[in-house]
Amino acid sequence: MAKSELWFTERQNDHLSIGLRIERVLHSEETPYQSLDVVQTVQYGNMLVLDGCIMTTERDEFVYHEMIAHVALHTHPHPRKVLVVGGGDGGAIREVVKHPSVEQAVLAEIDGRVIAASQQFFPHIASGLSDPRVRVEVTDGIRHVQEHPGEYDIILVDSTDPVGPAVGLFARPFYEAVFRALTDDGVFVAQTESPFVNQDLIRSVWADVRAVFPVTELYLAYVPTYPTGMWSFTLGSKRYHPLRDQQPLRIQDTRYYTADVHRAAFALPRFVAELVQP
Ligand code: SPD
Repeated sequence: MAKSELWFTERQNDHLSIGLRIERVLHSEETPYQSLDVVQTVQYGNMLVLDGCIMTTERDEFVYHEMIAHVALHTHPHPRKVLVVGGGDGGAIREVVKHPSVEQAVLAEIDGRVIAASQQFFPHIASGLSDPRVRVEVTDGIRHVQEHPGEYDIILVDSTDPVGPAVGLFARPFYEAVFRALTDDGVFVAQTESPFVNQDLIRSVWADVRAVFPVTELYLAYVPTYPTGMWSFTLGSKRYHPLRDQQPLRIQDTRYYTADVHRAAFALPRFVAELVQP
């Protein structure tokens, strides 16, 4: 008899889905905020799924986590205090604490179960959470940002997709609060989804961030398990420009991010550039 196959399918919209063959389901629960599943895939190792959407996998997580962190951290000349909103798996924090200038990194994650599941099933991704410079707060990231004016050199918004608990992280009042929570020369980056399937979102985030920050730029990275693979990040900065003020490479232990990749990430295909033209 043929061996049966188990597949995970993420339905990305009414016309598109991605399928990964899985060995087994390692964990499933309903947290107070979302459904949380961990599955072991054949191609990408363990995979974290929230509300049916792939958040991270062991084998391609480095792309996203390096690119959400190191572009901002190599735009600011001396980042000391960093906030990650969301990002409960710890991958962005792991990259942040690679920077010797960072004195404190705060993780504001609303769902403590995401942190616990990551520590159990993704110890490599969560490894940075035990760095002595890291403070983990299980709290609403929006409220944390509102309550800490002028405090952070860098704010990274490592959110889930713009549904459920993350909706407020894609809105202008949040970007205004982020602006206030930054120091006078602070830099902010948010993950802003796929230029192939989330064009309206990218346009509206761009318009909102541009209305708040004097410097606004979009950049790209390639994450195979995210819808279409092409992924965008929106950077807002009070003073420094990610290309004109790019800092010399400060860290060596990356697999995707390099000084050349930093620059190349801002070279936008024409159809993407057109999304963010004034
Ligand atoms: N559709 C995938 C969007 C996921 C963005 N955040 C991922 C969290 C990984 N730290």
